[in-house]
Amino acid sequence: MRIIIAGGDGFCGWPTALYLSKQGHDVTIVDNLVRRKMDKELHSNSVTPLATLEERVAKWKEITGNEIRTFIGDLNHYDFLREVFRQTEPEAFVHFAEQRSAPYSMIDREHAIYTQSNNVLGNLNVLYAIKEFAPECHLIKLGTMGEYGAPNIDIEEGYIEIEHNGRKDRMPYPKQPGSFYHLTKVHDSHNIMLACKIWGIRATDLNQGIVYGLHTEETELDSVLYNRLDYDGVFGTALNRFLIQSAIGHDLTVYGAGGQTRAFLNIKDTVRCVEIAANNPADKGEFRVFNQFTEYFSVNDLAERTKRVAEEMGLTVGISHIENPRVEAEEHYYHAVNTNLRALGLEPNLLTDDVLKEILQVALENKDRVIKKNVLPQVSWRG
Ligand code: NAD
Ligand code: USQ
Repeated sequence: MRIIIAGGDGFCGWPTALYLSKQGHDVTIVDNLVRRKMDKELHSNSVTPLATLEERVAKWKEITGNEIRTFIGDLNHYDFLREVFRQTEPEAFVHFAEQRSAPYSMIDREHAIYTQSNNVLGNLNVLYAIKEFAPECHLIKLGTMGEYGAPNIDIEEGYIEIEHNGRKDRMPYPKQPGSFYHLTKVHDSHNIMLACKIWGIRATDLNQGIVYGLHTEETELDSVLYNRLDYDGVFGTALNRFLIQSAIGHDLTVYGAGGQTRAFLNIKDTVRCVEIAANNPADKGEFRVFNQFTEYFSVNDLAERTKRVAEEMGLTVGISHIENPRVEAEEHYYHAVNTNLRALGLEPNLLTDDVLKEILQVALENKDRVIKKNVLPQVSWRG
């Protein structure tokens, strides 16, 4: 299949590009490299050293003989996107290319505006490009479990049947996101739903939980292929952050009470879920939603598991409940359905102690790269 991976230089996109290339697909990466520029803006870095995208694809070709084409440019530049579609004639478009940090979107007005325009308008350009240049192309769009928030009822996969005043309908599940970033995913979902309805586009919205880990079989083949591993208070996410904090002897930063429960999955399952979606395309005009996660944990669960495993490896780890920089419920009900991907064959890589140890080992090997002043959160939701 001819597959475009937009955001293919990023944390989820790079391992996905390699995995799909290994499966024999004709893979093209589109990326404007803005995530690397954000590291400069934030004076931060990945725990693992990153080769350039050029070096990465050259190494992949050397090891496997497979070519991954690259287009460096912005989804918001429609002339560029048109040219990408003309040259690649994609059968699937995997869309990872968005600003994905909730704290980054909450820094100030400029960052909120950037996040919303980059994400919402970029996605709208992709919808127009599919309509105009590749109407059969399957859009596989990365959404987020955070679109739903933490309602006091079970979370369904995209839709819920509602009975009101004696009548029933299947409606989009109510959305209660908690940041201007998470809101972009809601806006994207609505735009995609309309495009499917009016133009007959086929789309799958993958409402992904928080991704942990960094390596897949492919990224491990050579250090030039290594994936990024974020730890700072802006781009680092819960479990990965805790593992890196334990590697450098920093207390684990539980925000507030720590009862916040979120859905998680291993990066190895991210790549597989995208493959499953690509191999089972949505019908023409169908807007399909999959909840892409394998387990859920509270922040406290993750901190305690990290502490136990790190101590087994001889480290000393403390847990601090610091003031929550976000506005969010710290104790709440959480139950979400995730049957669609399982039904199509996903076999989850669950969070075992060995998995935690593997990630911690990478963090330990690279711990001198961590810039300590970036570890504590500096962005407040309250402004
Ligand atoms: P990332 O920041 O590492 O990668 C995103 C990539 O997209 C970067 O390489 C960036 O340069 C590129 N990009 C951003 N805007 C672009 C634009 N306008 N044009 C071209 N390229 C652009 O993020 P990630 O962690 O790989 O996340 C990928 C996607 O998955 C995002 O949409 C994110 O919202 C979603 N997601 C991520 C997680 C997670 O835990 N990392 C969880 C759920 C959903
Ligand atoms: N948290 C802590 N301590 C930390 C970091 C986070 O307690 O050091 C808490 C946060 O307050 C929050 C939870 O952990 O309650 C998750 O925060 P996070 O930074 O790990 O994840 P989040 O901001 O939700 O965003 C990440 C990705 C985003 C993706 C989302 C999936 O950056 O791209 O959309 O996970 S989900 O959470 O399902 O919406």
